[in-house]
Amino acid sequence: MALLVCVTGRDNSKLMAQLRVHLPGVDIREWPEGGNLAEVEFVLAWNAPDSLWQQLPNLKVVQSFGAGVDGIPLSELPPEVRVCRIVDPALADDMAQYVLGHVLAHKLRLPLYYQQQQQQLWRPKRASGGNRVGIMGLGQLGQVVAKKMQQNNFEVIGWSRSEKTLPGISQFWGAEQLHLFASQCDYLVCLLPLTPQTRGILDNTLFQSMPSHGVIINVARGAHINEADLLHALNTEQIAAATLDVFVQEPVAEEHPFWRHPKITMTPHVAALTSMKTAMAQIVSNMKAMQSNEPLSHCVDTTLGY
Ligand code: NDP
Ligand code: OXD
Repeated sequence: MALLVCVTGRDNSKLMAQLRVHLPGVDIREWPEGGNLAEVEFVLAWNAPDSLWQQLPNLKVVQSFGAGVDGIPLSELPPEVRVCRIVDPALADDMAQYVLGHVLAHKLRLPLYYQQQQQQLWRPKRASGGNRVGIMGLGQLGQVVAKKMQQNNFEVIGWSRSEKTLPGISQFWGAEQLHLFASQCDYLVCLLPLTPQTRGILDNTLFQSMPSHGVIINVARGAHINEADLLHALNTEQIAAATLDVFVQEPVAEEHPFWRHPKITMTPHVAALTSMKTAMAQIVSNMKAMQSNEPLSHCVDTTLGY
């Protein structure tokens, strides 16, 4: 039995060293030197190549190295393979702080004043009036963001897949209520998982439903946004501005029009960063649970995709 680490695009030396400390006696390998892949039962994955998954005939558990599992081809895995993710209250607090910060920045017109400072322009304006924040996705992160916004005197509305009741939040659910929800958002925050149902959901029809002073804050995945539709919506004043933390291609290519767009604020996928300490505890616990046939933590529903 072996544990394979397939976490690409970062230096894994600390991760590998800590896994070896916390899981003594376990055969831990790092992709692409996986050895005989038929021995691998547990994979720790982040941005793993598509070609990996068919090479693992005895796979039992896939542990995502983050909160999202969209980088794992859930529908292609055998149904008995369990897929788990990181769930961390501290990550949710970081996300709430990021969203609050960016909503306030737009409300106070900071992106505009930063640009005007470069041009030595003195054009005072009152802060914008809208106070309603709509959150798409009221899961582990969305609910904490909602609470933070309420604590800071914003009105919160939410949209999710299933009907739910949360204190003080007007709730919308399902595809039929999406546009009614969007029409009421001064700020629309995307905190959905990326699934076949949510891919490209921030598109022209959604932007058309929003008020023209509406601001998009996408902290979920780049592929939730139809990029051409977003540019069109900003350029034709269908919506006012966007803060984007996630992109279809990361890092964003040099020539991408988002970089220089005056109505787009970009950050490099930093809204809520996985903590090594929390992730390590959850990876180790799930590995041990698999070995002793005990229930795993934070498994996703592979049929729903999240
Ligand atoms: P959860 O799985 O806890 O919550 C997902 C929410 O989305 C649920 O409320 C769910 O509805 C809703 N949802 C799912 N599918 C649909 C649908 N088809 N229509 C409407 N609502 C839907 O996820 P988390 O809150 O933990 O994380 C959300 C995402 O945030 C992650 O998948 C990841 O992509 C992103 N993320 C980004 C980070 C960053 O740094 N930028 C860091 C961490 C995560 P219901 O409640 O009805 O099930
Ligand atoms: C995650 C992320 O899903 O960092 O954890 O985006």
